[in-house]
Amino acid sequence: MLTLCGFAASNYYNKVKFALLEKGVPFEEELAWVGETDPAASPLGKVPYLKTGQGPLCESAVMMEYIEDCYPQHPLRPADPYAAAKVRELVTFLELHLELVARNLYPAAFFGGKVSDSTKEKTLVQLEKNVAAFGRLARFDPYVAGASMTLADCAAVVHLPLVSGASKVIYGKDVLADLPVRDYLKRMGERPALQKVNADRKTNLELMMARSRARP
Ligand SMILES: N[C@@H](CCC(=O)N[C@@H](CS)C(=O)NCC(=O)O)C(=O)O
Repeated sequence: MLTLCGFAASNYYNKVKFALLEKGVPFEEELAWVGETDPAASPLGKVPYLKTGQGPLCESAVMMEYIEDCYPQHPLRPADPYAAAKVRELVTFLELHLELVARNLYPAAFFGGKVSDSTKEKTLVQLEKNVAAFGRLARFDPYVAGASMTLADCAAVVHLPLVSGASKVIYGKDVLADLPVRDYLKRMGERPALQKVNADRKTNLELMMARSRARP
């Protein structure tokens, strides 16, 4: 039995959880807040991490690949090596060139912190360049990689809303507005697995806020 460790407000945690639910792989969840993780499983103290029968794994994209290799049912990665590489390309792009760039804005966008004007300016230039490049790779036809749902969708449904949300708060505009992201997310949001992920995220977010209110 696999155990997914972390907390359901985390988008990286939800990327793996969505893949597990879509595939129908049985798993347990273990709550681990940042600061309460197992260093043997997650040496950087990040979530999620996955406990497997052979030992722990960190890094969400690696976990998704491991799950795909162990559980062939409801495949989320094409059998053809090139098509599979195109899916990995999208997953990498979403994390490295969209999420991690937009992350510069999160302290001010979501956590009541501050971000300098120069960081905001540099981030906008980078985001506009990277979003245009992502638009050349992504198909949204109807899934991110094309006709079938893949691991790229598990990444897209967690990363794209944050990129949109952060840019709207900081710049007053959605850097993803020229791509068919809204309709795509609406369609994906109809999937029972994503509805479960989002309901659990909401509950966990409330718990997280209650915890931070309880701590001076
Ligand atoms: N590349 C990692 C990123 C995971 C990550 O950054 N998780 C956040 C929570 S959403 C975290 O643990 N942040 C705490 C930290 O970086 O110390 C993955 O894909 O799993």
